[in-house]
Amino acid sequence: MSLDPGKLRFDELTVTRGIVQTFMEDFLDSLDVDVAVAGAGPSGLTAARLLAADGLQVAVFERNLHIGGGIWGGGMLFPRIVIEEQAAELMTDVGIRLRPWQDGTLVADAVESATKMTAAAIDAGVRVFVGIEVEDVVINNDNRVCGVVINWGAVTAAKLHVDPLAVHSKALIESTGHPCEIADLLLRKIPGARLDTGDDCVPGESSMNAVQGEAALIANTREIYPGVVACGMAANAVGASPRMGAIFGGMLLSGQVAAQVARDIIASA
Ligand code: 48F
Repeated sequence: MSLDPGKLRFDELTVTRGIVQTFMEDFLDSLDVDVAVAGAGPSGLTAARLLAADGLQVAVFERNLHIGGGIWGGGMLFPRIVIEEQAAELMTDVGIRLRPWQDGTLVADAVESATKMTAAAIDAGVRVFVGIEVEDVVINNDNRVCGVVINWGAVTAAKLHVDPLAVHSKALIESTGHPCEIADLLLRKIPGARLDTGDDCVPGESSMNAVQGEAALIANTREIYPGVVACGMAANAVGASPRMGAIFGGMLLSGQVAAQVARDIIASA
């Protein structure tokens, strides 16, 4: 196989137009979506995939250039993740191979998990925008969240003063992980905002307890503020519940519950 320059019909502008025009088409098509997802870790990816599979329009905004959040690092950079058997189907559904392990758990390869979860979400119809972060929310006159305020992650990293753009959504999934950035900004920026935890501050996650942390995750996955569903580690951070380390089944199950809560929000809108 060789490339004969005389037969290549493109030039540099073909490349530029191909990138700019197709990105803009997808971006314009995602300005008013059913569900916006902030953060593409295992919980957000699972929720996004299940919602898109239902035919809903889902846009995921991920600050990093890669998606998968904490999956890649496994436990302490050992690229394996452990899941409980209750979450096995959410992994095998996307083709991830599981090795039986002890005490009702299974082990998966971190690279296989991140890539297959990502591919399955995209195949289900999720629009994934990488390098874009959610820096704020859009609120309506009743202070209900009705969208996200986005900017390039690189703009924030470079501390540039650049105004953001906005996207409308019927539901927002807060899946930013340990820092629960969306919950945090709701409390900081919306006067009198209270989250559905009974508290008026974001308490932050507590120290590690794998079993308690996994169990609490499901209960903490809920609409924490009108239009916002806490999902994954962000849900435990909002609920002041324990972290759990490199057991990931709860993240997928939380994504599944978050998808149902988002469906309910959309149905009642
Ligand atoms: O941290 P992350 O993987 O969240 P998760 O889905 O899963 C947690 C586990 O990875 C692990 C654990 C094991 O059980 O405890 O930590 O709850 O993924 C969060 C993603 O959100 C992105 C961040 O880069 C990461 O990929 N993110 C965080 N804040 C923002 C954001 C933001 N404001 N806008 C866009 N993306």
